[in-house]
Amino acid sequence: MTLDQTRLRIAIQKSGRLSKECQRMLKGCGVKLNLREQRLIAHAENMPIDLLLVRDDDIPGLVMDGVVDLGVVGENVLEETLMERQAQGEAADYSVLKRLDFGGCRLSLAVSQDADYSGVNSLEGKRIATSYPWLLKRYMDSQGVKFKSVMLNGSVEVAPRAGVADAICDLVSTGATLEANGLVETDVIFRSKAVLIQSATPLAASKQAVIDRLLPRIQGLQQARE
Ligand code: PRT
Ligand code: ZN
Repeated sequence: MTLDQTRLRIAIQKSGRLSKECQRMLKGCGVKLNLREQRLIAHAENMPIDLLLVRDDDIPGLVMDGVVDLGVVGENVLEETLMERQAQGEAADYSVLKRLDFGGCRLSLAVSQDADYSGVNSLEGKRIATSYPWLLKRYMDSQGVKFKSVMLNGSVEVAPRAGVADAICDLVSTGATLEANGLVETDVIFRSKAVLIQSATPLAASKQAVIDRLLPRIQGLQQARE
């Protein structure tokens, strides 16, 4: 199955915290989807739209490389990818079409409940486990605090207990995960929501017309939920 160049290509998370909300949003916009398990591409039945169902981490790159026209992704992943790509001299252009009303979370520093913490300076020279090394470094640089990054793509919250790190920098929504792991949130370093982003590659008028139909509908859905 190949991608039809005349159809608007939108990358969304295949499964995870953003996927249900994305599908609900598209359905609310009147896009009829035929989503089957294990498929990379889903074609809308009633509009010239193809969906690419991928890992959320791949979405910013697909948009920045112009492989897809639009993507829905958390600002945390977007900003982290942006900094990483800029550092590597890779294409990093995109525009934000809309900040969405789901996927809200914060990237925070947290330490063990019995740690001696009196502000971010307490982390000087310490090891901090995270999946967001660039966002963490930007914050710590802004605070003038030197630290050692411990890169973990999962189970970040167990790192202090495992003796792998002194603190963590991870996403938080309710705080239940931190509490269950004997950690306390100390500093919020980034606030995030899902965003709809567009590739910087110029679009054919027919694709632009589809976007012009979708955007007011998304706006309407958000207003109805307010
Ligand atoms: O497989 P794939 O790579 O696509 O998914 P993923 O596992 O990397 O991402 P996923 O589905 O967990 O999250 C997708 C996006 O949802 C994130 O990038 C954020 O933008 C957003 N989001 C919103 C969250 C959370 N809330 C959230 N709470 N992402 C992760 N969490 C995790 C957090 O890492 C921690 O483990 O949930 C736990 C904390 O939750 P609380 O409620 O206990 O505080
Ligand atoms: Zn991911």
